Amino acid sequence: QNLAWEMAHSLEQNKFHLHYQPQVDIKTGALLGVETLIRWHHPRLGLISPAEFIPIAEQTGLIVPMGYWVLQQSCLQYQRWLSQGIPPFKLSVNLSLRQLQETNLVTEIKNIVSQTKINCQQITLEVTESLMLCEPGETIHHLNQLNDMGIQIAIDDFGVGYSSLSYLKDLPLQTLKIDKSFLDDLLTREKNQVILQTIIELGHRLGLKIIAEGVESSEQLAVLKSMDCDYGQGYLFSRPLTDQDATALFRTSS
Ligand code: G
Ligand code: G
Ligand code: MN
Ligand code: NA
Repeated sequence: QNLAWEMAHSLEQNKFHLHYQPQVDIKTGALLGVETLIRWHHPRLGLISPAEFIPIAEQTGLIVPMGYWVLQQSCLQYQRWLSQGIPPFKLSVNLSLRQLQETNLVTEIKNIVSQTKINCQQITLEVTESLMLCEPGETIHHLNQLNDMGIQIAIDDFGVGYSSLSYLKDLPLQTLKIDKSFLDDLLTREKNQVILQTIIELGHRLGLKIIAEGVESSEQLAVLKSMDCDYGQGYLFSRPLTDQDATALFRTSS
């Protein structure tokens, strides 16, 4: 495929960009941290959504080097922010299932950590719940090793996967990230409220933090607050920002 080849080429030439979307403490409004989101400005086709190119990168395996690049660049940027006097915050980075299945995943991540000297306690890796569809033994082992380093694990897009809830007791997790589809009809469909409330209670009873993604309105925020949801991410707070815009935001909110 042409796009796959161009992607590999762009990666070699450092032509991908990273945006950072704020995550906010719902009770206090304080900034919790940011999620790194990759962007690709294609020379001819313009901006291509990761929803389009990530699946291709997963098929070809390019997601593996791409994922390391995203983590490494995020950690470097994070350290730049700290060196500019910005107080520490949480850095969330997406980890594809393909990466989680790599034998040397933990070694690679340890290399990035020691190279960038980032504090592991500040890193969260987001993995989708479909991870339980693949070989559980090795992925759990990887997640345990990452946890042992101090890295936190979040389940991304929670609630839309096909896996059973039983994996919640088997995996080393700290955070559930509720899929934005649960917020879409929150104000009009009572069933969505019941499901959302139940997920939040389930998570809390398992000792997990809950973050809602796709928060777009103050009405949604009010519902989340009443349900005791911990954190939120979405256009209501901020769109994904360039590193310069994120820097400006950090300066005003610290
Ligand atoms: O960034 P949105 O802005 O469009 O991202 C669309 C999808 O692409 C989301 O499901 C998001 O998780 C995924 N995505 C964005 N950046 C990355 C990345 O660096 N790695 C992986 N694996 N997925 C990413
Ligand atoms: O990795 P994850 O699936 O969490 O990626 C977040 C995705 O959701 C990205 O594509 C990001 O651009 C998108 N997003 C973030 N906030 C909002 C929002 O408030 N509304 C919608 N529709 N999408 C959002
Ligand atoms: Mn994510
Ligand atoms: Na998501």
